[in-house]
Amino acid sequence: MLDLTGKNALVTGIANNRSIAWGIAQQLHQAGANIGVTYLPDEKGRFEKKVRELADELNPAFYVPCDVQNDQQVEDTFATVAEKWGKLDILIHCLAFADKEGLTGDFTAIPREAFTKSLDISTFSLTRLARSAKPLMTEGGSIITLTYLGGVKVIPNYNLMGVAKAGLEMSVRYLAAELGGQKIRVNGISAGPIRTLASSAVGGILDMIHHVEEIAPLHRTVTQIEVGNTAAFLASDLASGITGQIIYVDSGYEIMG
Ligand code: 0WD
Repeated sequence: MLDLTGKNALVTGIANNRSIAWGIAQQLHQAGANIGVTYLPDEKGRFEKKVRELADELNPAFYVPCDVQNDQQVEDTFATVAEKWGKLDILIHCLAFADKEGLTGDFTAIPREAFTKSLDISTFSLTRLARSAKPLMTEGGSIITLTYLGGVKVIPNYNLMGVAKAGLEMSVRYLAAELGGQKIRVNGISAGPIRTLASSAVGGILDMIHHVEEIAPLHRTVTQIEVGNTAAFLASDLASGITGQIIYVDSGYEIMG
């Protein structure tokens, strides 16, 4: 039985009702987990408002602003986790960023600033969050991140994000190796293309979705809820033997030649 009752889950990356993190938060909640939510702060507080309107139905224990490029905000986030819960069981890393110039055009043209910013937000942030989560995962834990096939193979226009995801997937393995001794498991979910705010920045995403519908064994794209179900499984004791893995939730697209 998939049961997350009594488990505390910190969920990053909810931007709106299309966010994969929203699908994950719903399924963790349905399985009984307590939810804490981070949001990307902006000057007018619009993101916070949107995230609160959406997530209130899950009765989150707290909402905290957390721009992963801001060390103070990361520390404050985990201070809140420590204060409210005392321990953390599940960390959902579900965020990424690349400037438009990193997601279209020639790969050789990507500016240094765009490159470093994207890898800081999309790749290093997993390690940064894991560093702060580690002392709070006193009874073991499950860290889950989101990746895409474009980190393994060349997918048109995925360009800079492909490099970021390759680094992210390798980070999963190194983190799993380090944290296994503390019974902390670290895994990635490689999701098929889903229409979201972030994916709309990738040139030709609709073509990619249509391609998946044609080629993938299941002849459809996946939903945020399907990704959420896999995250709930990976977060649960049912997955107690799984760490350092990338699990494809992509209608089987990855196996096709
Ligand atoms: O097809 C897709 N949508 C796929 C997405 C296929 C496979 C993987 N993924 C991955 C993405 O690369 C990402 O890692 O899933 C993760 C979630 O992406 P999403 O659900 O597609 O996108 P979205 O709903 O836009 O959420 C990403 C959020 C940001 O939203 P916006 O659109 O406002 O950038 O990441 C957050 C932000 O809320 N984010 C940050 N959070 C903290 N600090 C930061 C930051 N600096 N930058 C972006």
